[in-house]
Amino acid sequence: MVRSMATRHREDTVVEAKKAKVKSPPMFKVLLLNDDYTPMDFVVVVLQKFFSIGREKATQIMLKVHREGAGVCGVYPRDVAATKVEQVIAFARQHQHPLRCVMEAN
Ligand code: TYC
Repeated sequence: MVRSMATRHREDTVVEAKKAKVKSPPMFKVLLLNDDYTPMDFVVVVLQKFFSIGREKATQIMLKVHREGAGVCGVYPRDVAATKVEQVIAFARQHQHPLRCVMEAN
């Protein structure tokens, strides 16, 4: 995205400043990985609780992970994605589940 900038100097002279290039931040996918032990219902709860996904959509994503091995939960700036990964892993370990959650550049 490019936004024009103009700066007013002495009297009414308008100096055109260098164009401000407003880059969106690099984005990262957060993915859940399949395993043989984490209960399906628990994965649906994780998707609802940490990714604000409704029950039906959460169930679809969980089944995709179960069948295909991995699935995207959401796409976020780096620090948000890293926090989601840590929160999901901490929550899963509290409940003694081996659920894996990773981030990757989008
Ligand atoms: N494969 C698990 C089971 O059969 C369910 C599962 C789905 C586990 C998604 C992890 O990220 C996952 N209970």
